[in-house]
Amino acid sequence: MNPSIPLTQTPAWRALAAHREEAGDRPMTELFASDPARFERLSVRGAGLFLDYSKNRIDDRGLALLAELARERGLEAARAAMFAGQRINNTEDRAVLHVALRNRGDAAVEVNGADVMPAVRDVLQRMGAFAESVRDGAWRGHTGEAITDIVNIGIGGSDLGPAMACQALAACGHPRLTMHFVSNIDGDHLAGVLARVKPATTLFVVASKTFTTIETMTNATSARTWFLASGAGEADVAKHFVAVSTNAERVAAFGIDLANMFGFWDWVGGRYSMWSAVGLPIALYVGRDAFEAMLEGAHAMDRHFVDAPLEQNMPVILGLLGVWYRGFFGSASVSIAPYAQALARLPAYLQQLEMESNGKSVTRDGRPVDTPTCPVIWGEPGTNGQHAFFQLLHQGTDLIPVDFIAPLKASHSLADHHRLLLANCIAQSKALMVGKSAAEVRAELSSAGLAGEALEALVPHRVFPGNRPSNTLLLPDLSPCSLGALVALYEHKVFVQSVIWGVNAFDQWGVELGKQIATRIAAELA
Ligand code: G6Q
Repeated sequence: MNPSIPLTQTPAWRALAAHREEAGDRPMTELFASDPARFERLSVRGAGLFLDYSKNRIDDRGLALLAELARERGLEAARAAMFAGQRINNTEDRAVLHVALRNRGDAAVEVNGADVMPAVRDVLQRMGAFAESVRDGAWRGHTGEAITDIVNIGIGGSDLGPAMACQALAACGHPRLTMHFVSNIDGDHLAGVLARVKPATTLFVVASKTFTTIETMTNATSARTWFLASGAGEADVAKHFVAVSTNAERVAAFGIDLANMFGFWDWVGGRYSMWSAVGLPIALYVGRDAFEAMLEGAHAMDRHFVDAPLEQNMPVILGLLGVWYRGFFGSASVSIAPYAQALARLPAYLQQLEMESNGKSVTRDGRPVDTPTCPVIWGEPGTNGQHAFFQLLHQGTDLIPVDFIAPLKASHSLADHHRLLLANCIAQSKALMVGKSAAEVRAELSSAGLAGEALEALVPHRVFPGNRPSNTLLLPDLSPCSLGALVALYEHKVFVQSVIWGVNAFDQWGVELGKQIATRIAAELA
């Protein structure tokens, strides 16, 4: 998988650079005017999702060159290597197989010649059975009461996925259960949650792949102390604390019964782990069947990613367009705009997924990259963002591509809200593209009664340059299945970009240094 020549020296990259010079500034409105079928041709369906990528500064030749770039960089072979369980995380010498966690068929998935699927199915079965027992009230706390509150203690990859998904799927969450997520070592986070829950009816899920992470271990120890201080005994801990980890030894040393541990494996990266036992809070909240529906949705996207030709492949298209703007337009950030309040945590989730994966400046074989890599990922739900930072998207000095994401069907029954929400979503992508010319501004101002110098002084402020790109991603609804497909789409987009840039998307050495220094300083402060 190591790229043999630097990215900028590949024939496709050179051709793309020339193409950018020739055609990159052509207005999108002109591309639409010259091709009435542009919307139909530049949209694609996969795993129940619909992607409209027609509002991008790209023409057919540009798209063909991007697909050529993917081929030159060996995307198809790299994809096959990941799905075959090869150790593509080369700096940690690990396979990368989050796709096995949602492999719904009978097919074996092998790591080092051993099929991992029996163990995957076994943990999934145990998670499902446990989740159902908590949900139906069979699992009781130490005083005999049913569980009402679930507190997930984890951070980063052991927090963001379940936190994002539980919020996204709240419409189908169990009515008796309230979900809480504690991640920060700042005691205000845990203290705030503990003030709202009762020891007798709370279940703590301690989620840590390594079971050594300082934030999680500190929060879990404090939660245990709080629980015991309520009058519960050591033997009661088993009814209120379960663990999600790859490290049984540490879990046992912490005092959690191994019967209450849900395992996963070193080939599941933290930020790719919501499909594993790390997703236990999701299964607890929405139930076994809905959790499996989420896996189904992700699996459908996996099949699309493997089977669809590169030119009609949703993660490939999203990934390549990102490379185009980052490499040839200087776009240093991408905004994620979910038009769904329930997806409020999606931008934060994607921030980790993309920036921790591709925020790298050396290639897989340790040479400096020769192009910029991952942009900054940021965003907020629409329509809130429109009343805050959209000013900069429309009239700021940077070109910031936007991903608009919207479910077609609402999860609520309030009249008219959803129509207005969708209208705003569509309006924003159109406004970014068409902009507003000086002539249009003049006409508007003069019909409002302005004239002469007063009118002219306002014109530059009210012009929108337009030609600002966006993708629009439509989900049929915000169901577990659609959410699974959406998250898997972005996972594969990140993979595609890592292959083009030649970086390893699956390590995260950049988070180590600060941790080491903090450990030294903590000792000094003590
Ligand atoms: C994710 C990262 C990181 C990790 C956390 C928590 O890919 O590796 O966010 O998930 O540092 O680690 P533990 O699960 O080991 O506590």
